[in-house]
Amino acid sequence: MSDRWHILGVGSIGGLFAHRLNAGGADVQLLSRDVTERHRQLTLATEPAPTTHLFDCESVEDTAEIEHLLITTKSWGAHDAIKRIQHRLTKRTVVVAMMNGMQHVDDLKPLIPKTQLFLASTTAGCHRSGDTWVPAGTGRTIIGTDSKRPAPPWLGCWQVGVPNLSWRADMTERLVEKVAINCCINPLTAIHRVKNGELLSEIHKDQVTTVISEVSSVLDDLGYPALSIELGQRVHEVMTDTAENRSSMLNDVMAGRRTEANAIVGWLLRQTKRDLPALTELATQLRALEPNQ
Ligand code: KPL
Repeated sequence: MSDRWHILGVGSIGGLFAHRLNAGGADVQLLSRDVTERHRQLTLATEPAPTTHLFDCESVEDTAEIEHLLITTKSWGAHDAIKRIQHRLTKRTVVVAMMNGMQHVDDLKPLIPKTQLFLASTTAGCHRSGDTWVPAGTGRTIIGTDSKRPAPPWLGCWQVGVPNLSWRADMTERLVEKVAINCCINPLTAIHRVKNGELLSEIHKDQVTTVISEVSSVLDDLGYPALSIELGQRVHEVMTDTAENRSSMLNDVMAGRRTEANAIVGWLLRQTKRDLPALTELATQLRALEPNQ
C-alpha cells in the first residue's frame, strides 16, 4: 500500500513536491482551508510535455489523524499553519518541514513536541503561473535530522520521486549553511531585481564580498568555522548553478508577497552581538519592500 502524504502550503515548492511524491508512488492529499475543495488539478511544466495530476484535497479542519505531513509554507507562516492542523497530529505522525530560514525550527518544536520532526531543504527552483508550476532546475534536496538514525522506510517514495535526494544526519548544520547562502544571494537579488547569476558581475562584486564576510563572521560566532571558510566558494557555486533562476525572495517581491527576510537576514542578525552594517542595511532595505501588513 502506498504511503499517504498530506501537504500543507501548496505554493511553488509545495506544488512541485506534490508532483514529485506522486511520481514516487505516494498517495498525496493537499490540505486546504476551503472545506468545499475536494480536488485540485496542478500542472507541472515538465519537458517535453507537461504533467497534469488531479490531487485529492482535504480540509485542515477534518479530524482524521495524519500519518505523514510535508509542510512547505513560507517560514513565517509555519507556526500558524501547524496550529491549524495540530489536532490531527499524534506521536506517530512524521512531519517534514521544508522551507528557507531557521526560525521555523524554533517555532515548530514546542508546538508539536511529541511528533517526529524531520527537516528538509531544497535548491530546486519553481514558480507558479496560475495552476501551472514552472520548474527552474532540478536542484538538490536534503532531508533528515540531527541523529545518526538510518533512513526510515517512509523515505521510499521520496527516493523514487525526488531527484538528487540525500538523507542527512546533520540537518541543523545544513540548514545553517543554507540560511547563510540564502542571505548572500536572496536579499541582493530582491533589492537589485536581478537573477542569481547577475550577482557574479563586476558591479555587484564589492557588495557581495562584504555580505559574505559579515555572514562568515556570524558562522564563526555560531561555532561553524568550516562553513565560514567555505562560504564564499559555496555562494559562488550556487550563483553559477542557479544563474538563470530568480531567487525565492525576488519572486516574493515581484508578486507583492511578504518575504522571508526576517527568517534569513533577521535570524542571522539575532545570532550575534557583532555590529554588521551591511546586513543591517539589507534588513532595512528589505523592510521597505514588504507589502503593507
Ligand atoms: O534557495 C534559494 C532561493 O532562491 O530561495 C537559492 C536558489 C539557493 C538562492 O539563494
